[in-house]
Amino acid sequence: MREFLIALMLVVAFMAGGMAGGTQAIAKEHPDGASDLKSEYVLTPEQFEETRQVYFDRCAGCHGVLRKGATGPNLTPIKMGPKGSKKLRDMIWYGTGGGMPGWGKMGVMTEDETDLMVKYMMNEPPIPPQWDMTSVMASWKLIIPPDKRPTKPEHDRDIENMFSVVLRDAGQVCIIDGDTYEVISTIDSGYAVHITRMSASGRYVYTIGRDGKATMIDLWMEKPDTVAEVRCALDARSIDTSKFKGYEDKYCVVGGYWPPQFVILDGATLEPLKIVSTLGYTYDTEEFHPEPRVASIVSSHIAPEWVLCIKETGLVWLVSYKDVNNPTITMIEAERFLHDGGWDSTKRYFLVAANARNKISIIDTLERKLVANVDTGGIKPHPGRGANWVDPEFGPVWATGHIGDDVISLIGTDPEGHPESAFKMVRKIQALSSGNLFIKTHPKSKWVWVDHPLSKKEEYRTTLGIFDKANMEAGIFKTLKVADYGKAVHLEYNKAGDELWVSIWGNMGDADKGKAGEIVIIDDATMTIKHRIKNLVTPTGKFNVYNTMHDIY
Ligand code: DHE
Repeated sequence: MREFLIALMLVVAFMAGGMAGGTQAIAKEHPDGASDLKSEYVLTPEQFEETRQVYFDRCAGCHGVLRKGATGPNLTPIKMGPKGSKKLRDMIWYGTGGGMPGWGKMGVMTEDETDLMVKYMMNEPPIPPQWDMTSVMASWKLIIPPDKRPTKPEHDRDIENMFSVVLRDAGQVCIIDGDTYEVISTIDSGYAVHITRMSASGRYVYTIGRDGKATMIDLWMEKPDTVAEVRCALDARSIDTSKFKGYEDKYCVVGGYWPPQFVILDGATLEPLKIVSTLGYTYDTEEFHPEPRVASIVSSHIAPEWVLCIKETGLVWLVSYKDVNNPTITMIEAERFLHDGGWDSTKRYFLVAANARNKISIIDTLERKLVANVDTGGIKPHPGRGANWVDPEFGPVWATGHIGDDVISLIGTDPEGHPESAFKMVRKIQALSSGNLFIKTHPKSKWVWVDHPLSKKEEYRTTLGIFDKANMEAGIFKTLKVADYGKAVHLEYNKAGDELWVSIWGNMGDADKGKAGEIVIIDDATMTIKHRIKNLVTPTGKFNVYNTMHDIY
């Protein structure tokens, strides 16, 4: 009965507030009821709950809900105890050279929050509840059924040049007309919404919140709005759609962080169809991992399948959606801990960062095997989806920047034309700063653009580095300062490939000063700012419909 009540409390708490849940009593108790938590680390239930939420918001993404480590190291009490409070506090406050932000120094965590986090680290992590098909199904809302939706676009805007923009801290996305820069609609989505992807036809935008809530927006509506939503997990980061010929707009898949699972949904209604756990064994040591999270997902153009990166086990799963109730899964051993990645220019090879191991794993989705694990020569590669262009010497290349290093690494991707350099690192270029998250170019552009939102130098957080594709060896061609507040993060081209959009991620609390955020639009040819879409609340990722549908980056 006690277990049942605890489980019930946890589910209720999770449902109430994103990832809310867990109690300290559970955290520190041994099965026999004894506790070995030193009195200096005891937190009141309120402090425990507050700190658990801070941990979820700031730390869980890199270290895992169970704190077993992934992009960041293992933070369980057995590892943290020997460090002692002072060292731990300094790491949280000042950050580390390996890419951990200085939460205190950056003004994100207060002195009190930092002290509480030190104590929280000495407590056992609470185990969150599960979220099975009954819960997923109960959360499903079909707001506008397909037969009640428009039969043709209700406007004459160019849907393919619309942008779906994540308004992160508002838990919203907005749809912007890329031709007129008009914000057409602002729509509630999941908590700290993370990314959006498009249906193969481009009609629908799918969003995923950190609370696992997926929403579906119809761009044919005069004022695009949500037509369906469903909560697929309690913590999630990825979503994609079926893009293979004959399956366009048919299915959608959501990857869960917690519980570690993925859910296949009907593409037109978001009705949940299939749930699959990703629990399993690490690819190398074959140890059981209790939290193998689904990181990036891409949709194959050459087979009816998705490529799912299972972070902690280091496996890339090719999941067929030919028969969704009986999905076949090919598990490819790659590297730990898989994070973000994208296609090469032919969309045959998928390149994904195993960022804690400083590697890029390359998967051949035609031959269905690992081609190589390439050492990038930098700390914590973070490509977003990466950038593709043709290097004058090495032919087609794909590139990534790094969180923990000021270098850009270029990998050859043309085994036919340039076999000598294929799937090897061909250039390592000096960047402006570490703290890079995203890199972008467009087939029509001469330039490669790089952001540095996590730079240790405040100045660089709003400065973009621009490189000449034809002469990367020369290093930075130019820098462009795009704002005097916040962080310049995530780059995206318009459909024509002649404008680059960058978000200025400010503070929600600074909305009255006009500093909650904006989008800066840069003329790609002249590298000058041509427009600002102001007064957006904390914009981060933004996705042009055409470029996202066709995986152009
Ligand atoms: Fe992301 C992509 C996970 C923090 C903005 N982020 C991804 C992907 C994963 C991921 C697994 C790949 C999705 C895919 O392609 O299917 N992100 C995580 C985290 O675990 C992490 C490190 C910490 C967390 O708690 O979430 C994290 N991410 C952030 C941010 O702080 C960013 C900068 C701002 C925000 O909105 O939260 C951020 N992540 C993004 C963006 C993408 C992304 C914009 C998509 C890039 C693209 O061009 O496809």
